[in-house]
Formats: sequence, structure tokens, C-alpha cells
Amino acid sequence: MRFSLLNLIRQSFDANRGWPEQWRSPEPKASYDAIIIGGGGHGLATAYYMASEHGMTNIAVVEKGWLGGGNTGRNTTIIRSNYLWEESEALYNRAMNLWQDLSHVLNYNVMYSPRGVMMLAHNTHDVQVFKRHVHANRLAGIDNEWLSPEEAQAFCPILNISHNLRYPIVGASLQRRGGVARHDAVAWGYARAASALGVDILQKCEVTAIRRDATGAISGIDTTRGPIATKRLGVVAAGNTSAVMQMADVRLPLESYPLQALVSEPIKPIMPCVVMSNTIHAYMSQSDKGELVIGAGTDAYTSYSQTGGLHIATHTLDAICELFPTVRRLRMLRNWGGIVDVTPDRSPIIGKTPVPGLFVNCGWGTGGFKATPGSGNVFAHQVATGEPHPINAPFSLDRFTTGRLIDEAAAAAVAH
Ligand code: FAD
Ligand code: PYC
Repeated sequence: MRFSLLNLIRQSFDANRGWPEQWRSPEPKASYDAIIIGGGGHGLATAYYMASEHGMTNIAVVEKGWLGGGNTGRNTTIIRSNYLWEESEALYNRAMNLWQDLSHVLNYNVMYSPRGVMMLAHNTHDVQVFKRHVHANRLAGIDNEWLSPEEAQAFCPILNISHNLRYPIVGASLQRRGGVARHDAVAWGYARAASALGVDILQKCEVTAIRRDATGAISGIDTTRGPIATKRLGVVAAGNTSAVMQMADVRLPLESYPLQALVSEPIKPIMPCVVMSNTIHAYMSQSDKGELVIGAGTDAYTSYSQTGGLHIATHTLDAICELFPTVRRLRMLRNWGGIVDVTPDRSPIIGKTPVPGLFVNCGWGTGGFKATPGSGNVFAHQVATGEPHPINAPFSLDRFTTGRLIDEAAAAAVAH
């Protein structure tokens, strides 16, 4: 290839630029037994378990950008399973169990670190709600405990438990088994393991249309890298789910909101755990690189913007500086946003759709990172067998017509 400006520009748009031969995004085949739309953690985990547990290897993951470039690489990596209802406890606990030895299974260090997740209570309502969660979790064999403000400060010494705060801390719940992992490593680990089993991972391949045959069943997709035939399609396109499902004339009860986060300049370790406060719209942990990882609540208005309102971030920083006065003089290193799909009951939708051959996994809202291994594991069963796994059966789309909702608004732990 001759050196020219045009060639340089071409190369920078080439899906394979800079990748060693064995990692190049393959050319799409004319047809696959199944296709997963969305190369985030959930989509890649789905493909991995379809190959490793269901023996399906003639499958592809199609991703419009790069692996983990959606919410998977934008989240604040909090992992916990302290949800209220049995259905959710089973789902998040499946994920929690898979996290334990995921690095070993994938032969890729996902840096899972169970350092404890503490949720702060600031008023009587918080106390009642969190204590209800503690009792429900313990009945289900899931670890969760109640702490006094002094015990909370002993667990996180930089926490300000002064009575003079605008919203003083009156107690906290603690899940010791909760923690964090490295988000992009999760995407890469699943991608590498799926690819090694024969799965085609097609980056820079945007789905532009969903094709159906004369009976209405799925027959394929149109993409920016050409048409591909398939009879089984799994959609895992967080934030963009409504737009993708519209291509198959399916409407879902979802609203999309921006959710923001930011990191400070790196400092030596000062924060031993994760601390969250839904009431004052802020949470914080410290990454292994030393940055303080800080997150906000969702914007108040629906939007596809991947930035979010500045006032939301400044409000969060006010709250963080009050909770942790020692971080007041730190500078912000970078900030970003993602688009989250929120359902009316704040629980995901995982299952069939009215279109034969079309399955959906969406609606994880502000909290799907922690679920990645469990979500992929049960959705793989759903797409491979056509029938729900017992764990994802309650999360079907028809709960919005039967009324069997799974209300996890309080467990979402992020202000909505
Ligand atoms: P994504 O990673 O977004 O993957 C979907 C993929 O679909 C994207 O890569 C996108 O490019 C692709 N796609 C979309 N449309 C198309 C198309 N037409 N064709 C092809 N590909 C397409 N959860 C937690 O549990 N803990 C947290 O601490 C946490 N913090 C968060 C903080 C922020 C700021 C944000 C934004 C989210 C947070 N979440 C958290 C939520 C979590 O990030 C998501 O629920 C989870 O990552 C969703 O994973 P996914 O694989 O479904 O989505
Ligand atoms: O679900 O734990 C969570 C979470 C924390 C920050 C965003 N989501």
C-alpha cells in the first residue's frame, strides 16, 4: 500500500488496524446458527457460554464499535448481590458465584476484588429499607449485615460520620462479599475465550436492519459489513435496545437515561472498600491505579446523550466532599457518561419476544455490570435452547402484562 494521507485515514477506519493476525476481526460468514447483537460484557459472555456449555460454535457477536466500548467499559465496576426479591437474589447470586473464579476459567485476570460494598443510610426511610434488605438476604443465605455509624467508619476510616452533615449517616448495610473488577478485562476475557472456541467476533459491524421471513420469524440481519442470514438472534445492546428492537417492530417498556461517572487524579490507597449513598446521589471506590472512582445518579430526563448534565456531576462532587472531606483538594482526571435502559420495576428483561427466533436481554439500568457472568450464562441457555433457564424465567417480557413485577427500585442503589 502506498504511503498517502488517504491511506492513513483508511487505515484508521479499518477494523483490523494494529491487531496481530490471530486477533483480526474475521470477515462475516454468509450465515450463522445464531447471532448476538452487542459486543459488551453481556453479549460476549452469552456467546462464550453458548459455545462452552451448549456446544454452539457457528455463531457470531456483532458490535457496531469496539469490544466493551458501551456501558461495559464505562461503568464503575461495583459487584454485589444484595437485592430484595428471591428472583433477583438467584440471578445476582449466580453471577456472584461465577465471579469467584472467572479469572481462572477465562485464563484472563479480571481483577475481581471482593473488598466489601457499604450502603449508607441517612434517614428513617433508608434504615427501614436497608434493614428489610439485610433480613431478606440473610434468609436467602446471602451475606449482608447492619452497621452503626461508628462501625461503618471503622470499615472505611475516611468516612465523615459527624452529626453536622446536611444528611448525617445514621447506619449502613455492608455486603462483605461485594466488590469490584476490571470492566474492560471482563469484555476482553470473554471475547478471547469465545474466539478460542470458534465464535466470530465482528467489530465495527453495525446492525442496520432485522430481516423476517414470510411467517414473521427471524431470517437475518443487514449490517455495515453486509447481510448475514440467521434464524436465531439475541439482542444485548444496552442503551440502544429500543432502537434495535424497533427494527423488528417490537416495542419494549424501556426508557434511556444518561448515567455519569468520573475519576480523580491517582493517589496512594486511602479507600479500602466501596461506599454508596442513594439518598445523596454519590458513591466512591478506589481503582488499583489509585484513581478515586466516583459516580452520580441518572439524569432527570430521558436522552441518548453519552455525556449527561454538568449539574448532576457537580452535585455529586459536593456530596462526595462532604462524606469524605479528605478528598476535597483532589483534581478530576476525566469524566464520561453512558446510556442506561431502565424498566418500570428496575429489573432486567431476559427472554423471548413476540417474534419467533428473536430473544432480548436488556433493562439492566444502572446495575448490569455485576450481573455480566450470570446474565450471559442464563441468556446463553435461552438462545441456545429456545426456552428460559429457571433463573431467567421470572424476568420475561410478559410480566408487564401479568403484573408479576420484580420491584428492585431500592436495591438499584443509584438515584433515579
Ligand atoms: P454494553 O456494554 O453497552 O454493550 C452493548 C453493545 O451493543 C455496545 O457495545 C454497543 O456498541 C452495541 N450496539 C448497540 N447498538 C448496536 C447495533 N445496532 N449494532 C451492533 N452493535 C450495537 N453496573 C453495575 O453493576 N455496577 C456499577 O458500578 C455500574 N456503574 C455504572 C456506571 C455508569 C456511568 C454506567 C453508564 C453504567 C453503570 N452500570 C453499573 C451499568 C452497567 O454498565 C451496564 O448495565 C452493563 O455494562 C451493560 O452491559 P451490556 O453488555 O449489556 O452493554
Ligand atoms: O448497581 O451497584 C450498582 C451500581 C453502582 C453504581 C452504578 N450502579
